[in-house]
Amino acid sequence: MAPISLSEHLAAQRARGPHTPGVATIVGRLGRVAAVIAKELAHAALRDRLGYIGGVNVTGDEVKKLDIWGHEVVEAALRATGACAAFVSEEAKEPIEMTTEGGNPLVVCCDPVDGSSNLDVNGSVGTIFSLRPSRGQVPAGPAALGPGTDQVAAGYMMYGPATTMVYTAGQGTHGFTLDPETGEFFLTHPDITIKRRGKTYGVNEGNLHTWHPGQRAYVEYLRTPDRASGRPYSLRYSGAMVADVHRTLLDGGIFMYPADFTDPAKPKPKLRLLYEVAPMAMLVEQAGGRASTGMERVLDVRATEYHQRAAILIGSLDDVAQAEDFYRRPA
Ligand code: AFP
Repeated sequence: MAPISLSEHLAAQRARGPHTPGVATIVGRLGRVAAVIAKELAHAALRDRLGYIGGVNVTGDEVKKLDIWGHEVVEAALRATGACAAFVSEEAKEPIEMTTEGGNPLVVCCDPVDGSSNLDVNGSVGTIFSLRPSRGQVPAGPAALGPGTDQVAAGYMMYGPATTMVYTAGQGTHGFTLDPETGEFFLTHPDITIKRRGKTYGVNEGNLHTWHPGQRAYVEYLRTPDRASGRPYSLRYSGAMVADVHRTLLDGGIFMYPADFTDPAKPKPKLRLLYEVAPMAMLVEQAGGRASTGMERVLDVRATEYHQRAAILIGSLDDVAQAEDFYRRPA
């Protein structure tokens, strides 16, 4: 059977049921951008494109040359679709408003190059995106604010040994692999279903002393040997959320970036809600998994700021439910 391309898959999904206009156009265009980003990453060291530009972005991260370049190519691609009313980017303080060609345009939230600290060591990085309806709002940027349940599509690209794209438009989660010769993505992982329970966990354990007591107790539990419940779990952590969530989707288990609870009155999460946490939550829920902040379902968290941060515990249903249970126990 001939392999199914991303554009064929998007068209088939559109024909299958109610759909939001513009989703296929934007997701298809982001697929083309991913092929360009993959090529650039492969040549970055040869073209002196690695390293920092000097300075920090709106969320205080040091900015790499490829962060800015990635932002610019995604912005140009979205503008060309005529279906994007506003672009919320990790690299821009305010949403970038765009001219559309009418008819229910969308707001796109995106981290063009996530995990960019991996770039200088040739580690995996990714692009994460989320689409929300603009509801005709002008300016459209504020339509990005609200709960994660507003998302109509979400996805990521992972630039590793192969370039992978995983997306959902609310009808399951599907994975594609880039054919570098043709620049086209083909369906390699249809209807991804995450295992109910896994054997691995991913978390930056260097932060252990800043965690909520429930988080500490849960990780201690995962490390404690018990043959009957499959413990200890193995630890896997790459420093790029896309790679860690991708492994969790395919193999099961749990990935966590808990908040810093040093001051329990003011917990400080790190990852960004609109273009990291919420899209991954939609993808994993569509694959039958679960995503929580430890206290509540991620998709119910209302964004009130574009660069808002949120904690995330994401992956297999039973693993995440058990982690939430540890958060509920008295310290
Ligand atoms: P960078 O894009 O600044 O490298 O951050 C990546 C990230 O937002 C996410 O992809 C990782 O899971 C997480 O940060 C890693 O953070 P730590 O370095 O604190 O473990």
